Amino acid sequence: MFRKILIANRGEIALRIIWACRELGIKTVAIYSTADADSLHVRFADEEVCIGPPRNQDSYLNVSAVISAAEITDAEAVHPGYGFLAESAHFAEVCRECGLTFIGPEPDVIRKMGDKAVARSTMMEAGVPTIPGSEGILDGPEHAAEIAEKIGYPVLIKASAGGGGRGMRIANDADELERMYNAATAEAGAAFGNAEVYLEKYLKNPRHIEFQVLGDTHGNIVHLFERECSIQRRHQKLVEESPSVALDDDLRARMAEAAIKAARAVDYVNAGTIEFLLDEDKNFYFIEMNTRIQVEHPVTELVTGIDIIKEMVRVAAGEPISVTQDEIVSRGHAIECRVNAEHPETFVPSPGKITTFHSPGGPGIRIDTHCHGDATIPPFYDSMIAKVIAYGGTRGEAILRMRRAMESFVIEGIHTNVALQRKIVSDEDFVRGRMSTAFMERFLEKKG
Ligand code: MV4
Repeated sequence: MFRKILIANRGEIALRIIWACRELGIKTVAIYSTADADSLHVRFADEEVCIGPPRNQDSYLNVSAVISAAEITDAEAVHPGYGFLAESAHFAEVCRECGLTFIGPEPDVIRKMGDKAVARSTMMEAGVPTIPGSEGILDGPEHAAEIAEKIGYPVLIKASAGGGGRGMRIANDADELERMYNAATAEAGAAFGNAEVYLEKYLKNPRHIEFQVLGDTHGNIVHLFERECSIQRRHQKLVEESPSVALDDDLRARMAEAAIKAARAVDYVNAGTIEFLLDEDKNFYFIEMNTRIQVEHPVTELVTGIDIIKEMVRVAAGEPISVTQDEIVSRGHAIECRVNAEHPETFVPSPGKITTFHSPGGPGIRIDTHCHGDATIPPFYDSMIAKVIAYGGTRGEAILRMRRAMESFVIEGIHTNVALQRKIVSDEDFVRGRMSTAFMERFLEKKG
């Protein structure tokens, strides 16, 4: 096992990784920008290294600064968390060249799954269901038109380097196609420096359901069931839960089998997520694979009892996954609400000094946060400041616990979305489990 791990991240996930390392008896090194000097991840790590000024490019994304911090502290491994360098194949390669273990999958796998067109064709070849559309990238608008005629409109043109919704355009008919093709390639070229696009049939109001997977270096691959992540606004998830009310045992088993097949197709090692869309007729399709730990991993931890961060560290050290598939069971229900420092009406980020921070607790409530009553939220980073995860024996109990947690969460000094989250988990459609990726638009319209 590792003696010392550097955590190449900040905020709640850096703290979450510190807790896992402590329980494993591993020393931790925090890195921080000057904006985070007083942050809790710096306080609770065994060692800390300032790696630069606030801007991401100058600190948390600065590969040579991160690697230098690992070298001077004699760390053996790097946990990247999510965001920042977590899905940088280049960073994973540099780690390896410097004799550091990157706690994540192989660089080649990160690169392959980072290209969404390659991911799609890899899964088609492996026999994982994908949405009807192009086999690979499109040659031009005529190529797009030819496929669209075959599969029928509407179609969605997606950037190969995209994910998270950027460089995506819907074409409702042949008249719109060329314009949408050009818009998607232009946006992709400008945003990613890669104008390649592919095409899929556009699914109306799908659910977003993902499966957590874990692989080790001994050839074991397991799944940890699903998360329903349909409640999002502008591709930012707001509420996640497990299990999904949309799956019955048969559909769950078929999706789990496809998730394992997808992970096997790339000999996946470490923690990953297979993303599916589920259409209104309950057909499911692979869309993307995330090669990192995800923000919403705690809902899976609560229903399975498995500490995913610890498993990531163990697997990276060459140990087998600590459980077999037969031993992994989902019990009860977990829901996560993301608490963001943002204006409740405009959704504009609201950094600043927190003057009061009273976080809920009690039965079935887990809070993952780096915030406290005297913390300052810098303006340079993501606006997510806490995750509230409610567990219950049933979905109903988890909802009641979440509602009471959101009613007793007191954050003053900055704006937050706590009140909005309380309304979401009290919404009739939410309570009935009637949700799709269109949920938030409808919800915000209803509210007026
Ligand atoms: C789709 C889709 C409908 N049809 N693909 C959005 C981001 C990217 N990760 C995939 N996305 C979508 N792909 C087809 N063929 C609808 C979405 C989508 C979406 C997906 C997951 C979660 C939220 C979403 C919100 C809007 C659109």
